[in-house]
Order: sequence, then C-alpha cells, then structure tokens
Amino acid sequence: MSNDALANLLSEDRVFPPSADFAAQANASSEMYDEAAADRLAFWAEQARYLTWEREFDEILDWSDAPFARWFSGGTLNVAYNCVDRHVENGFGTQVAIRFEGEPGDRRDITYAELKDEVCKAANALLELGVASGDRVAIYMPMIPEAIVAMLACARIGAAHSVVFAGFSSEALRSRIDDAQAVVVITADGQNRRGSAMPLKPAVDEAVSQTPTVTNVLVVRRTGSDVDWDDSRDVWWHDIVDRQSPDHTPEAFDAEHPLFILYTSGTTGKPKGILHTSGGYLTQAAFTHRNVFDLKPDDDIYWCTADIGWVTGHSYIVYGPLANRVTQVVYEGTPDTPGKDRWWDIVERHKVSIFYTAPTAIRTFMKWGDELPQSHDLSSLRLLGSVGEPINPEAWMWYRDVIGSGTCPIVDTWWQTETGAIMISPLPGVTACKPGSAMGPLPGIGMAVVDDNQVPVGNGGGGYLVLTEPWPSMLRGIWGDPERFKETYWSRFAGMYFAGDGAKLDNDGAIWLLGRVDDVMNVSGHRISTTEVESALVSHEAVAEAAVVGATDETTGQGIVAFVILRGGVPEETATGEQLVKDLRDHVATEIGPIAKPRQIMVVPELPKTRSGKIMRRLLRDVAEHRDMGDVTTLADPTVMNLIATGLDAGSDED
Ligand code: 7RM
Repeated sequence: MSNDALANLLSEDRVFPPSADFAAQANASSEMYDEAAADRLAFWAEQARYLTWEREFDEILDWSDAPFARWFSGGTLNVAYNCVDRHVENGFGTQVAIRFEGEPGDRRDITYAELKDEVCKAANALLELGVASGDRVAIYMPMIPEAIVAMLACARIGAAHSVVFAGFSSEALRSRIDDAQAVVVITADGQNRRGSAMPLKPAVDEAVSQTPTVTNVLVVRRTGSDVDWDDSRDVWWHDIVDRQSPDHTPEAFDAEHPLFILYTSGTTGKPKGILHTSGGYLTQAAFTHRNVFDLKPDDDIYWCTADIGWVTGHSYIVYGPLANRVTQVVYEGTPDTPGKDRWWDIVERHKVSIFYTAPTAIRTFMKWGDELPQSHDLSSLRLLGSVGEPINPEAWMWYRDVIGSGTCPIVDTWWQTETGAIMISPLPGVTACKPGSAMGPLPGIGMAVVDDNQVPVGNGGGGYLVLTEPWPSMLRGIWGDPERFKETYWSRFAGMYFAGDGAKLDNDGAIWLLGRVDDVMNVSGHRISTTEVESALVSHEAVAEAAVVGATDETTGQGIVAFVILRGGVPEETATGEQLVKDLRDHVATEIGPIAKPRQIMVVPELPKTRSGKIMRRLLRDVAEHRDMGDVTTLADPTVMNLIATGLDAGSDED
C-alpha cells in the first residue's frame, strides 16, 4: 500500500456505532471483554461448556511445553455428535441444517435428523473401508452436501480429514495426500462450474497412481460424467454409503485428538499441513460464530460463501455453524451463473439474514453495478461479514449501503488457517466500527503490534501483528514438522506468535491490517507463496529463472506477476511468442491450480538482485504496479528493463 493511501486510511473519521435495536438483542456484550480480561482461562472454560463433553476437562490450558499447547486436557468429546446428534436429541431433528442450491438450479433441504443419518452411514462406510481413528482421509470435492457429510463422518470416527480445494491440480493433491499419508480419498465425478461439468476424478486418478498409501477412492456421482474406473480401488458413494445402517455410536475422543489438517502456503516452497485438534478448536469456532455473527438458531438463515477447501469453509460452514444449530445455505457454483445476480437471487429466495463473504467478491460486485443487487429484495439481511484480506473503506461503505441497506452492522474478521477461528473483529451490537478497520481483538485474545525489537508500538504506530497469548483454536503444529512450526511462528519474537501480517494502530487504538510482510501473496483472499509459483515456473523446460511478485489489483487485492529468464537454446520465435506465455500460465495451473496462474508474465534478460544474490522483489513490484502492461504481457519492453536497471543502481546495497 502506498504511504498516501495509508495516511488516508488512518485519518478515517467515520464511525458507525451499533444501533440501539441491534444492541438490545445482540448475543455479545461489552461485559465479555471485562470478564475475559479478569480471567482469560475461566472465560474460555465457560465457552467450552457450550459444547457437550462426554468427560469434563481437568485443566483449561497446559502451556508447559510451549509452543505446543494442550487445551481442555482430560476432556473427551465427539465433534460430529456436537454438530449433529445433540441437536436431534434436543428436539430439533426437523430443523433444516442445509439448504443446498446446486449450480444447475437443483435444490435439496437436509434436516438435522437427515444429516445425522447421512453422517452415520458415511462413518459406517469409512469403517467398512478400513479407515480407523488416527488415520487421514483426503477430501477433494465440490461444494455439495456430501462434502460436509464426509468431513463430519471423518470427525465422527476420529480420522483426520485433509480437504484439498477442488480447484487445485492433481500434483497439489498428490503432494498433500503423500505428506499426510492419507488412506482414502473422497471425491466426485465432477463439479458444475459456469454451466458445464468439470471433471474431478481424473485428477484423483493421476494423483493416487503415485500415492501407495491410498487403498480406496470413494466417489460421489454429481455430474453424471463418464469416469475411468478401477474396481480394486474405486467405490461409488451411492453403492457403499446408501446401504449402511444409519446407526453409529459416536466415540468420545480426547480434546487434543487431531480433527483435521489443512495445507496453507508459507514462505518456502512446500505448503504446510496445519494441524487442528478437537475441543479447543470447536470451542472457539462455535464461540466466535455465535457472537461475531450474532446467530439466533431459531430465526436466522446464514450463508457463508466460502468453499470447504479453505479454512473459512471448515470453521464457518461446517464446525462453528453446525455446533450452533444453524440453518444455512450451501451453494455449489460461481456468482455469475446463470447471471451476475445469482447471489442476490439466493439471498432473496432463502431470506438470508447473515451473510459472510470476501472483499474480492464485494469489489467485483461494485464493478458489476448497483442495479444487480438493487433488483432483488435484500431486506432479510441483518448482519454482514468480511474475511480474507483488508477491506478498503470504499468497499466497506458500498457493502453497508448497497447490500446492507445502510443499517446492517459489518464485521471485518481477521484470522488465519493457523488461528483456526476469528481473532480480531468488532462485536456486533457492541463495537462502534470504522470502515476498513477490523477494530480489535475479541475477548480472550491477546494481540499486539510490535516493532523489530518486539517493543509494542503505541497508538499511531505500525509494525508486526503478534498474538501474545495461546488461544483454544490455535494450530497445534505443522504435520510432521515440529521444527518448522517453531521456526515459522515462534522464533521471530520470543514467546509470541508471529502472524506474518503488518498492522498499524490508529490514534484511537483501532487496528488496520496492512497485508503480509513475508513472501506470501493474497489473491482473492487465497494465500499463495511467491516461491511456490517460482518453483512451478522453473519446472518448465523453457525457464531458467523466475521471480514472482504480488502486485496491487483493484479487484483481487493482489495479482500474480512473474518475471522469467529463459534457458539458453530456446528459439527466439518461441521466446517472444504469446504461445510461450500461455504455456507457462497453463503450466502453473497444472502444477498448482488455476488460482495460481500469473496475471502477467514478462520474459526478461535478467533479474535485479542484491549483492548477496537475493532477488529484489520490491523493485519488481514497483515495475509490476506502475506500468500498465495490459492483461497478458509477452515480452518486457526496453522501458521496463530500464526501470529494472535504474532500480538496480539505486538499490544495489539493499540486502
Ligand atoms: C481466514 C483466512 C490468512 C491471511 C492473513 C491476512 C489475510 C484474512 C483478513 C486479512 C486483513 C482481514 N485464512 N486476512 N482476513 N487481512 N483483514 N479481515 O483468510 O490462512 O487463508 O489467510 O489473510 O494476511 O494472514 S488464510
């Protein structure tokens, strides 16, 4: 962000206090802050008691082996029981849990009683396939109810799921299956995307041909597309799940039993398997969902537009909402199919009251024009949420005015795959909000902004965002790599969790998140590391060296811009051709997934480097941001090279 833009942000003086009406009915209260400040652990124990434990915990937090935390030691519970069965037992079996909308327009309501039967049948099917507590199961699925059922079935039998976003490539899937040593993959024949059926199974077939740990692939029929079939390995969901008994007695697992692994990009090439466990994770996911979204389970219709492939889908579609007995919309497709008002049509028809999405979507709708949302009745909405990246004040105001009729509170929620649940956010009905600021830490959360010497900056100062106290839904480690866990998060500042984000406190102490301080880009709210894309590019035969930067993008937050040096021997016609750029973009899509495709690729004769040989990304980012090079640039023009050369001279002693 430029200094001017930052100065403008920090001089933001619009403040939106909660309305008296909203405050009067809000779940959250200002006393929560006092209570948590007086006794943080007692506060979290109180939140944990919203769950149903089979055995009560003896200790709230064991931090003796820091940074490896144990929350609610001695306690046992079943996460799936908490999300499904107990609501049925409490008399809510006929309440709709999931209102599914398929992209082609098919609809399906699933009650809690039906969800319980489905989860039990799927759990029994997994047991029949030999999956046991402690195993890992990979899930590579579209946004259909079976994906949620699959996750809960794993949780029910104590197998950790590793959901891999269905937009990722077969290579990305293979490496994640391999890292977690998954024994079963659950997938579908395909998914509906922008009016056509996109195959999913071929990517799984390719991945599992190289992952010997996988004994079975369980396949949901969604699109009806033809699939290759291996009788010794592949099983149709409708063949094995449908014939199972809907009875399954949930076993209570230790509070620290692994619940899931979710891979996320870090500063080095290989994605990290972030490990979450059961009791603490569910406690904080449910607490934040109840209070940040003000959920009233008898009245609200909730819709989170995320995909279950991301942590937002885990915590705010599956675990938090279902633990709180939500009724929610689950939508399979994209916002533009069949028309660009599809989301507003869904809000209107389902009378969605709580809506949670990402700034990149909000900015896209701003671009598409006010007429689309205004042609629908959005008056059912009463609360709006934002997640994934900083929301600029302009988008915040548009969201409030055009979507929220100028009255809905907006919760700008900061958190990460690693934090498991929301950490920084206003409390609706309590906090007066500034457009663009996530305001402050939730009750029970310790947060600070510190400088390079770990000294907290005062109001008006900027630095690194750190978390100063362990929290219940914190990651318990990186799968298979305890050293990397310590090194990545706990070594930069003694005794504090380093989030990797820059932040500023304004004169009133409100926090403004400024994006990553490491080499992680944020494209439409998705974390992609520069190194990952660079490795993908250099794995192409034509590329000798590559440097990748995230350049500011009006819609997606950041866009990926790549500079590549070609190998000697690549013929000139090839080296200057648009075909090469297309090939390279496709190659990145194959290696990582379409979301990692560079927006621009520039073929350059050299890269600016420091004397110690580090690529000067700052300079490349300047080049990428300050020149309008069209959508797909083939070859860097001499001016660009001059810029790089000038920067080289000016900044050659930066190290
Ligand atoms: C939930 C999620 C985490 C990174 C994080 C930030 C950025 C997320 C906000 C935000 C500003 C927000 N998990 N981020 N939320 N930045 N304001 N409200 O996105 O692991 O995929 O990404 O996303 O940089 O470190 S994530």
